[in-house]
Amino acid sequence: MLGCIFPRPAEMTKSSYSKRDIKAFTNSFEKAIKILLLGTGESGKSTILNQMRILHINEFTTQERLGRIAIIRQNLHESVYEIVVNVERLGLTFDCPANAKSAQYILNLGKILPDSFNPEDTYVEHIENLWYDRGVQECFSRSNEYQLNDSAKYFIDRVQTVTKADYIPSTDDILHSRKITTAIHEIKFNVKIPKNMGGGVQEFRMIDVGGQRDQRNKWMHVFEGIDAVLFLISCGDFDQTLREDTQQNRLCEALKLFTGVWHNRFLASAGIICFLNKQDIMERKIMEGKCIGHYFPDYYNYRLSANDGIAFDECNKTRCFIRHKLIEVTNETPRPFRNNECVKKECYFHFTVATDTNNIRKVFYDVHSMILNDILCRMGLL
Ligand SMILES: Nc1nc2c(ncn2[C@@H]2O[C@H](COP(=O)(O)OP(=O)(O)OP(=O)(O)O)[C@@H](O)[C@H]2O)c(=O)[nH]1
Ligand SMILES: [Mg+2]
Repeated sequence: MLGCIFPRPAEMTKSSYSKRDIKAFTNSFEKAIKILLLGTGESGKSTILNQMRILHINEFTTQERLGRIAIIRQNLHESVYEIVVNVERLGLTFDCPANAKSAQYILNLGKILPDSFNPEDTYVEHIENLWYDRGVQECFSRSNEYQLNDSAKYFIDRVQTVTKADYIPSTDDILHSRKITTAIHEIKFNVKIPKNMGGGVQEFRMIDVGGQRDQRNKWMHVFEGIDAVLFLISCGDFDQTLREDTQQNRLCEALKLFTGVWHNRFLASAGIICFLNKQDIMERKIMEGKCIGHYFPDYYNYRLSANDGIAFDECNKTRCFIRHKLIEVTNETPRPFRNNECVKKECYFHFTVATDTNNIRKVFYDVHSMILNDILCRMGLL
């Protein structure tokens, strides 16, 4: 459906049709627009779904917040546990015997907290002791050498709050929490149609699926009737390996997956929007001195072009390089299907931080406008 053109919102005003024409069309377009979230595990799909829920439906209820406590505490504990386990594995040491004891305390609790676990003051003290330990900090900065949740620092920094008896998770806490998706989730919401497009509302449906390898066999079941694919790539992944295959670089996997989605004949008529997500994590890693060229040597020969913005710094170069790799895929000759027919389509890119509600609000304003604009365009109304 959206496989043809996605004119930029600025072009909307070029309409030679009257507002009444457009309104008549948008009022009659009753079908919900279906957006499918795709991407590798932990790329941020469910976080985007949560943002849509916050922006277009309602805030989390107290009941929902309370229901998230166990997941958040488990996220916190698992992060501390993983770091502590890897201190020794990476040949690092704790600053003092007291910190080694704190580490042992965490290890004795096991990786999964028992349901009955009640965080006491000693638990918090042990975690705080460990967090200030230089061996632990070094281990944390080398977390690309093992599997650690991206929100590890976020929750360890908030250990006091998260473990309080009367803790109620904030919206940010929920957005940073991690629960692997193993089922298909769908939400419906209405988006206001801008006045220059006739006003009114348009119903959207957004579908979230699991991105880890063993979840992808379920994707096919939801390809039917999809108007747009929202593909998420985690730009912070360039130095990490997959949880499900520690020999495979995460960004390589994401690029391969994108190639498969781009050429997938069941998605041929769906528009593709790509979010280059986790810009904050990518930037943090670059500030720490990490370089994508270490994992993708063609980066060293990559030069920013005039279209890549004015910031000629390492962060901008890295994000543009990843986008360039995706554009290369979209420039590949389309694979013929359906009686050798080839569909030429375009892909639209956005740099995002899925945990940042303001960022996602702005990006989605553009995304929704593009989608609505595309519909009007194809109906000959723009
Ligand atoms: N710092 C940061 N964290 C993010 C961002 N996007 C997502 N996260 C975090 O990354 C983790 C994984 O995000 P999810 O939304 O669960 O990833 P997913 O793509 O749904 O993963 P699967 O369900 O396994 O396919 C969560 O802890 C999120 O809070 C981002 O842009 N920046
Ligand atoms: Mg998910």
